Amino acid sequence: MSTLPLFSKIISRRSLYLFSAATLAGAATVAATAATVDNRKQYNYGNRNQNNNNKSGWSLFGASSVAAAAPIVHIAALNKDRKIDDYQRIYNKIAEKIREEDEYDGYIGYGPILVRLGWHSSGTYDKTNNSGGSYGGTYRFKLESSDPSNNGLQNAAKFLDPIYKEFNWISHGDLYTLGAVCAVQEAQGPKIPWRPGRVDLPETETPANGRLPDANNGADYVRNFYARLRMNDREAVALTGAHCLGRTHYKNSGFDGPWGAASNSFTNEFFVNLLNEQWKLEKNKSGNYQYDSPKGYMMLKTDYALIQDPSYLKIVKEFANDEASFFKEFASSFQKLLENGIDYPKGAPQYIFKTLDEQDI
Ligand code: FMI
Repeated sequence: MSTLPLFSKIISRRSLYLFSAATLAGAATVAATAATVDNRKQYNYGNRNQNNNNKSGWSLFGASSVAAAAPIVHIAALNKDRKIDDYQRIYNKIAEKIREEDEYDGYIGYGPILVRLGWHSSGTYDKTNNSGGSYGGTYRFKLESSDPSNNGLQNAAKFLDPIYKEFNWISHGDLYTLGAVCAVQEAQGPKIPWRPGRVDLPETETPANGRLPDANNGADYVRNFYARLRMNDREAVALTGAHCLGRTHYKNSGFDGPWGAASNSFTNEFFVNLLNEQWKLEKNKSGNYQYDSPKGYMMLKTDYALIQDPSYLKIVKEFANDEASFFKEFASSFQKLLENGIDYPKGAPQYIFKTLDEQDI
């Protein structure tokens, strides 16, 4: 008789996380039945930590051979006690703090780095086994935050810290993604529909370092990377357009300079500049290559690749000429990025938040 569990289920204060063994349960078949209680959760964590270091998912008995082959299922936890108003309150807190602390980074403010945090905490997703992504909020562990790709993001995490403490019922994954949605919208970007339900997973679920892309690459690499996130060319180009926000910093990435003039406004300027500036590939003071323009703007190699590849170029031209089209594609791609790998039960609520301006705050 097999001793392998079909699945283990944990419902905690914030969450439901469900792990299913593929060999037994089939592709991603999920059955939600009775929940275990919190002391069972402790048992599971302890057991896993002692016996099972694989990063594929939890196993009730720490059966690593099964866990390694299993797909990971991340089910959004619906908290019936929380409604849109609860999340709008958190949105407003973040938005007000962005306004108040506007001197950050030479008056760019915290908006861009919050968008980068939302993206980096989601960009670890791997479609091949459904691991990584925003669901587990694993950026909160040093194991993930110390990935060199995440240099500088501690400022965004520190910014959100008091908000996490005040609203201690929200999961880290929900907070990181809500922060990014808020930052895009408050920078006059498109409305990004957002759904709650991410669950804090233990440190053992932290994806390995090195899953985020490297900027020193061309179009084939970019296409290949975004395929791992289930993104097509149009989605990849739209997402890169977020480089209208913020800037690069030597101390974080070894690159220097902004992509354009309006670093805290969400616009299609990235695409306009990509097409219209006179770019020159130069070695910067950190020894890295970047494209520089006479106006003092910069492009990473991965940005510039979008005008070197004919398929990407067509989309860049479209977005440069039609901001509404960019906004539409960005909104759907960004939501998809932030939700990659999460199963939302039927009837799961989706929220569209009001900006502070719309609320006359
Ligand atoms: Fe970007 N980014 N980005 N970025 N990003 C930034 C800053 C930055 C890369 C590299 C890169 C996306 C994709 C990718 C976003 C948003 C998004 C920096 C400078 C680098 C080197 C960091 C620093 O502080 O020096 C790539 C090439 C590799 C990871 C890449 O694929 C995507 C998809 C998004 C969101 C949709 C933002 C807003 C910033 C500005 C951060 C700031 O602090 O100003």
